[in-house]
Amino acid sequence: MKSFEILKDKYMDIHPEVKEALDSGKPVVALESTIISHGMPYPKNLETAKACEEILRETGVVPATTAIINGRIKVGLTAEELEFMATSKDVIKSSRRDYAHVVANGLNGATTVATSIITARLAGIPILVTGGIGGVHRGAQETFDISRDLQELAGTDIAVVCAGCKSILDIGLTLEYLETFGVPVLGYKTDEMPAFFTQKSGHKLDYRYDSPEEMAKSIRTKWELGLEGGVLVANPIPKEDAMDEEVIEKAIAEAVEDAKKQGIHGKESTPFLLSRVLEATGGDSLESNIALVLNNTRLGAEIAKSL
Ligand code: PSU
Ligand code: MN
Repeated sequence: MKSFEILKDKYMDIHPEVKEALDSGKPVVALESTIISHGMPYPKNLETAKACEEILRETGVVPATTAIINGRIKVGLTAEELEFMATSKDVIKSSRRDYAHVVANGLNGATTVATSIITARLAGIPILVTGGIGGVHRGAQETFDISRDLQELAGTDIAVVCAGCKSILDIGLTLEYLETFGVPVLGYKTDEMPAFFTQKSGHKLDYRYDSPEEMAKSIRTKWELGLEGGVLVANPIPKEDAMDEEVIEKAIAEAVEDAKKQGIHGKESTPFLLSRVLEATGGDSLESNIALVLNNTRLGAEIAKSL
């Protein structure tokens, strides 16, 4: 990391508010931007991004939304930059393999969980909030489609707060993968891995925590023991915002089928499945999506304060 310290100014713009907080030890939470540029339609994407930042500020935490704009790595966005990420069609979904290309060529990139983790670590932020993390796709035995998010999480000292992963993925295989790479999955007030739109997936979690302080202690202990790598915090969607399990499962199964028929693969896969599910469920899934992101932000703020 030492070499990057020297090169930081060459590549990265840390928003003054974020820089001040990092320098003075105030809590900062990183937020991803693929959910803004590729995960939700305008204007709900912008409203949600703003609402997340607002929640953090109200609780005394500084928001640091990450992105790449004109080749500059951004940690903390201005209002104009946030609007740009929410409206521009000229933004590349950027995971690890895209990151240097986008920076080197002065392009615009939305950071996935994987590259938000990279960016947060480069800036020295130990916690990231997202909606749902990428994972092992259904049928990955054949397609090898496993999100880079998992490897990045496994290899970086960071806590990622999510509402589980959508069952566009294979949740069981995702948990197996995380186990192999030694990533603890901590359930917040739950004994089960949540399934994004719904509270339960049927997959048991080993560790349940009922307070953000205890979670922070567990995360800190891991790092103090020299057990490098991330921790996944699984925070179920509030009951009143959850979707009907049958409705959502049907929409997902159809989306997965469509993707197969149309030969959708690679980085297009997740955005395709997400937009198909959204179409099939009308606005309902979007409202659920927004609610769970805000809910994750509230929990992330509390953990950040204790970290
Ligand atoms: N899951 C969601 N909404 C999203 C994503 C995942 O419910 O917007 C985004 C996140 O940015 C995640 C990325 O990091 O998709 C994973 O993409 P892929 O499967 O191509 O790695
Ligand atoms: Mn993939």
